[in-house]
Amino acid sequence: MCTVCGCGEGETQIEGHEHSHEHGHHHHHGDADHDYGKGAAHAHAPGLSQSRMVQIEEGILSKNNEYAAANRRWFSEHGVLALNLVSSPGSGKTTLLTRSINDLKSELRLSVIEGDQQTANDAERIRETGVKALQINTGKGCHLDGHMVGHALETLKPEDDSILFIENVGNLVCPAAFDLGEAHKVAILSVTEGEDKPIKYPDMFHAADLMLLNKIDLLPYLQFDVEKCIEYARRVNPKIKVMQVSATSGEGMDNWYQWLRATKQLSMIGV
Ligand SMILES: Nc1nc2c(ncn2[C@@H]2O[C@H](COP(=O)(O)OP(=O)(O)OP(=O)(O)O)[C@@H](O)[C@H]2O)c(=O)[nH]1
Ligand SMILES: [Mg+2]
Repeated sequence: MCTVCGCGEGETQIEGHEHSHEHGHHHHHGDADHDYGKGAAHAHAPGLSQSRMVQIEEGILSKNNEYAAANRRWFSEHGVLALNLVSSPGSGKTTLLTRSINDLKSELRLSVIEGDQQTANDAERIRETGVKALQINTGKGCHLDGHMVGHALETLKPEDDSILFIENVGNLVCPAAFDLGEAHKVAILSVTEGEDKPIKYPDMFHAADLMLLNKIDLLPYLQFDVEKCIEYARRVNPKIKVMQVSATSGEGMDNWYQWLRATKQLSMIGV
C-alpha cells in the first residue's frame, strides 16, 4: 500500500516470475506480466489515527529504502547505471525510450523495466527494438517500489556495464517518494501539460536531476511558456538540468544522449 494516496494492496505481476513471499504478493511464472493488485484498493483506513498512519507510512518507506539499497549495491557491483523515468501518463516516456534505444543500441548495452498498472504494451514496444524489457503490472498500485524492481532484476538480468531504464508508472506524485536504487530520477514533462507542473508537483521535480521537456515540436500550436517552465523547475530544484526534446522529431535528443554517455562514464568511476 502507498499511504501517500492509499493505493494498492494486492497482487503485483512481474513477467516470468512466480512466488509468494512475506508481503503476500503473488507472482506468476511464464508469459504472465508481473501484476500487483487485482484486489480492491484500500484507499481508506477507518479507525486509524493520523499518527498511526504516519507510523505506517514511515514503516513502508523505510522497508522500501532497504530494498532500494540492495538494488543500488547490485547496480554498483555490476556496473549498471539505473535511471528512473518519472512523469505523468502520456508525457512520452516510452516513445522517448524507443527512439533513444534505436539510436544508442549499437553503442551502449541497454535494458528496460516497464511499470504500468495493466498491460504489457510498453514492454512489447521496447522489445520491438531488440532490447530486453520486462513489464511489471502494479495493479492498483500507482508507483514501482524497490522490492518489485529487485524481483524484476532477477528475471531481466541486465548485463554488466549497461544502462537500465526503469519507466515508472505515469504519476507525478507517489513515484517521488519511492527510491528504486536508481542513480538518477529523470522527469519527463511534455509541453501539452502546462508550464506550472513543477510548482504544482514540487516533490517530483525536486527529486529529479534532469528534466526532459518533451514534445517541443508542438510548441507552435500551444500557449506554453518554456522560459517560465524552466524557471519554475529551478525554483523547486536549483540544480536540475533541463533539456528540450522531441521524441518524435528527434530534435534535441543528442543533448540527452550526451548526458547518458557522460553519466555512464561517471558511474564507472563511482561518481
Ligand atoms: N507530438 C509529439 N508527440 C509525442 C512525443 N512523444 C510522445 N508523443 C506522443 O504522446 C503519446 C504518449 O506517448 P507514450 O510514449 O506512450 O507516453 P508514456 O509517457 O510512455 O505514457 P504512459 O506509459 O502511458 O504513462 C503518444 O501518442 C506519442 O506518439 C513528441 O515528442 N511529440
Ligand atoms: Mg509508457
